[in-house]
Amino acid sequence: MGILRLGYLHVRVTDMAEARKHYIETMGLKVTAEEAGKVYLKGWDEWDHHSVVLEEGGVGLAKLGFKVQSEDDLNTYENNARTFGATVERMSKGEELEVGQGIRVTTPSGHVVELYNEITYLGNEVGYLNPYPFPRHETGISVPALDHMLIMAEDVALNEKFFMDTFGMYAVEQIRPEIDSPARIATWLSAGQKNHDIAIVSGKDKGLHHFAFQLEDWSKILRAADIFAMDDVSIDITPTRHGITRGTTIYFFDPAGNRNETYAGGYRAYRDRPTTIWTPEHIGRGIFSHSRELNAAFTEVYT
Ligand code: M3P
Ligand code: FE
Repeated sequence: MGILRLGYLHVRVTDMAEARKHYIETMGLKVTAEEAGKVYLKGWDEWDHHSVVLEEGGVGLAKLGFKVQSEDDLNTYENNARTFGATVERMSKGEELEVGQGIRVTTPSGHVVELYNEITYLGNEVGYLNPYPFPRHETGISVPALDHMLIMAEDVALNEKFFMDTFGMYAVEQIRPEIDSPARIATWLSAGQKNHDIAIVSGKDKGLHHFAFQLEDWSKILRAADIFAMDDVSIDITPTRHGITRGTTIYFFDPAGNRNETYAGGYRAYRDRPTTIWTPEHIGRGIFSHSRELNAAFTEVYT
């Protein structure tokens, strides 16, 4: 039945001690495993073994993984990727820690995407039996889960087509140079009812603009910004709302310079909805609903 969600991503960090401080103490992620130069993390409301993996050395995205429902899905996506003309290989069990066999596909933009249907189940922190709404003892902003990510591509239209044709995603919102243009400045793609699992914006191939963590609501966004001030986190964009997806947001940087986002709200999406289209004269309001201004640092700085 297809892609379940963005399961994990590996991000490079220059200094592991500083990165641990940020992702564990400020973000509140939990360590689930450690290897030489790697730390595996998950949010309190995630059931699977890990969602974010820190890799010591450099900066930027190493790879990402989508969890699919069945082994049949792996075969389907492998065939689709070959039909598209993408590089695809089989991934054996254990190549990704605690993950079963899968496939590894390189997108036209050069991003490495792994698909898998088995990963060690750890359970979330409140359990499934008569649970409380959140864990009693929280650390930092206590993010429940990874939400979505945004990658850069030189040819957004081609990569949008790749994610749609190969992985069966649909476009929820797009920025087009003109209403009827087949070209894309940016696209927000969903595999299910999230308003986006992955977005693609025009920029350098292999680039990572940000990855976002879920927060429950706007009050948690405000509290997160307060905690970032206490922990001296470099805030890029203070709490505001996106016109695109209507989500509330903060952008900030980890100590290595990778951009993170906290994201709350936004609407639920459906496969049978029309794609929302934004045209260039309204991009400012599309990205930042209140300031209605896009600053160059936001679009031009990424890892
Ligand atoms: C989001 C979002 C850019 C837009 C970003 C939008 C980089 O992060 O979650 O909708 O132009
Ligand atoms: Fe985002």
